[in-house]
Amino acid sequence: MRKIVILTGAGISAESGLGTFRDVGGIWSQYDLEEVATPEGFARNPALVHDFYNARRANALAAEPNAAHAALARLERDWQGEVVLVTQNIDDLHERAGHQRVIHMHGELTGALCAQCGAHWTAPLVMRAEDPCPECGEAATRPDIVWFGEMPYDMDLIERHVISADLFAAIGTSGQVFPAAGFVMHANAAGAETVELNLEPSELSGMFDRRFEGPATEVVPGWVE
Ligand code: BV8
Repeated sequence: MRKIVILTGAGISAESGLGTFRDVGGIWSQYDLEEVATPEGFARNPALVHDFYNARRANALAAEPNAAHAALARLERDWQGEVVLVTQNIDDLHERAGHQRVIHMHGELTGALCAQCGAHWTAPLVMRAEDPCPECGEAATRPDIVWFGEMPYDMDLIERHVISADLFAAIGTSGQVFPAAGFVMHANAAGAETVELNLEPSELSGMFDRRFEGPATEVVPGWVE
């Protein structure tokens, strides 16, 4: 039975009130990416980075999943074949909509990581660099988020899913960040049918067999049904 692999980006959480990155007024127009989303930025000013992610963690907690998240959770439940969801998002709205299997390739706001020993634990709502690591005791606490220049999580697993998909769908992503932006090319090369669901054309729109244009809360339920 057909295997569906889905990649989501910030656009699927936009109507839940969480900011996107590159739309007008987006996160990267308010913050300098180099300062808050790179290991170098964290080394320079860990407090600024924690402030940035503490604010996003609070926003994500206050947000509610929307009809697009719910539609994908229904698809995972009802589809006769396999559904694999890979998200670039660090919020937990897919999970809170009932999605069971979510691969967070860029990490999660609910995760904490020790920059010293690599231990992972559940993040407190407010995280500070001086918080001691529960494993090694070092004051080297960072968000469990993949920054620019860092290797995303689960890349081998994701690549295996992408090249074995019968259908690859990209939802709410501008297709500007690699390696995620390359998935559609691998899916095409492997013979999958590809579809893009997005508010407006993206960098990659020409790579897709089909496109559904509009807000995710309209086009995703329509596509799932
Ligand atoms: C890597 C976590 C190598 C942070 C993110 C120089 C140095 C180092 C690397 C590079 C470099 N130059 C280029 C690179 C590669 C770099 C990259 O791709 N840069 C880009 C900017 C050119 N990539 C990396 O660094 C990656 N790592 O390459 O490692 C390596 C190799 C070996 C060993 C070690 C390392 C890591 C990339 C991950 C960075 N972390 N996120 C955080 O979230 O704070 S990426 C960041 O962009 C976001 O988090 C998001 O995950 C990602 C993609 O953004 P989108 O989700 O697409 O959001 P965007 O706003 O762009 O678009 C929203 C879309 O939704 C729009 O199309 C809009 O139309 C649509 N939309 C809006 N509203 C709606 C909607 N659609 C539907 N409905 C709506 N209502």
